[in-house]
Amino acid sequence: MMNRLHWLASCLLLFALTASASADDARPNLLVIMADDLGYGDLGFTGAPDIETPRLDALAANGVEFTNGYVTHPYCGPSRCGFITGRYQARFGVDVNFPNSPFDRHIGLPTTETTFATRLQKAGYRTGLIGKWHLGTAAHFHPNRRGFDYFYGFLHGGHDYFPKDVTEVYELLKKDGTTNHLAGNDYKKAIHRNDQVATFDEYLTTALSRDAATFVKDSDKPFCLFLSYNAPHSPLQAPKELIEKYSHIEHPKRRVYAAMIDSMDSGIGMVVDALEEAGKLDNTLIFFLSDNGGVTPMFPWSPNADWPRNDPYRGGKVALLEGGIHVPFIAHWPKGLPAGVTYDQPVISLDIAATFVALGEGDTPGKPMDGVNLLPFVTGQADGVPHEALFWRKYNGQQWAIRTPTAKYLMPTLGPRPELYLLDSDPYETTDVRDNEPELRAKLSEMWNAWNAENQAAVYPEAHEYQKIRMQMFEDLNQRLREEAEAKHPKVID
Ligand SMILES: [Ca+2]
Repeated sequence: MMNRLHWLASCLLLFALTASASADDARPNLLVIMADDLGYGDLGFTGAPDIETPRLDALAANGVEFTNGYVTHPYCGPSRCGFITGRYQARFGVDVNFPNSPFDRHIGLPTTETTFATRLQKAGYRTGLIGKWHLGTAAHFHPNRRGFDYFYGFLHGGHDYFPKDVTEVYELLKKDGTTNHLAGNDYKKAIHRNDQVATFDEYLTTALSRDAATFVKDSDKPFCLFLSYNAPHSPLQAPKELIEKYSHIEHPKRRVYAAMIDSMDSGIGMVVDALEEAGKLDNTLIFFLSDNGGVTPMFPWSPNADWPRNDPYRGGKVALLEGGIHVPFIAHWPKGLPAGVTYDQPVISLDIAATFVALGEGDTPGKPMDGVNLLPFVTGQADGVPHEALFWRKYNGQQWAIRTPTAKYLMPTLGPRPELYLLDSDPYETTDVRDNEPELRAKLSEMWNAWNAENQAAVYPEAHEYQKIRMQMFEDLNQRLREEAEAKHPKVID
């Protein structure tokens, strides 16, 4: 009995200490919300004439809009590698998407890199990832082992949105007992809560939002949550009533896409309401951005991908033109940021990691981040600009870009030669002035080369190339095993 009383007293003491530590902890909650493949011009505050996003518009109106916000890559995996470490992903040789390959311990965000979640977890934050991961599917790449106390979502690059599509796979499994027909269909796999199979019983965007609302409400100490929507990434699926809301949109695919964004906006509203109800909104720093631009029909491999609008920018997902990497980018924090202002100097997703780590006092040992704390710049405490230049690298430098506060020099996806734009007078990249500015070109080339000299060569194959190599490996292995078995084939000697 004494032992039990002693235990109870210890628990009460621990509870009192924890509660008082939380009450005294003035560090802000940190929430970053990322959309997937969102077109720049497809939100209310970025100029969408036909899609309603009142909750995001309110965050922008009551916070800071970064009018020149960038991501580190024009598609998912590499962009997320940079974002989550605060380091250009070329630093550790990632220029491509990782395939879903759970038995390959080499294909994922290198474990020599530190996520902002790990840094904040060590500083006492409760950390969570809800939604898409896409940074490796082998066990040691799991979010729970990369700094996240809590995970609800999926490990690969996307997911179907309705539970029935996942359930139907289970029904098929029960029927024929094989997983063969699932090959390549990662989007229909079960979602997970931590390392267990979990369920969702409503439209996925809403389910993720509901889980996030619970997470922020339940956290009894400062939290850091990465709410990683797969919306509005394909497959284009949305609740019927929301699609009907957009019946005025003629393009049938854009109608569904609009409904997907609408649902995400409402979901963000659920999370903001939960923060408000819990009295936490005032001291929660919320960032919102997309991981890259919306898909575009400009490429020969996607001639029909015309449902998003990356307006007013050219290009879209995969392109190093502004439409691929220049994304909606806002911050909202009543206690710590001005409201209703814009910040026009170039910033990048890497800065979110650095800002979080600075505010959360999570500056634990790790490799140096390329991002910077944006707070002093936004509040006017710091002089100068956050970045003298921003850099991009694709396919080991086959395509590249550099952007200074005034100019951008890039090798576009389809070539054939580099293009130079004076973004201070030509923000929409309409006029290539390459031939008029040899000195500027030389200077920008030199800057890019100096940056890339510190990077690692790109060591990973692109996901589809990887799958081809893997299939060939199995073919070769089976051929060899057959030959070995046949060579040893026993014969009865009479
Ligand atoms: Ca994406």
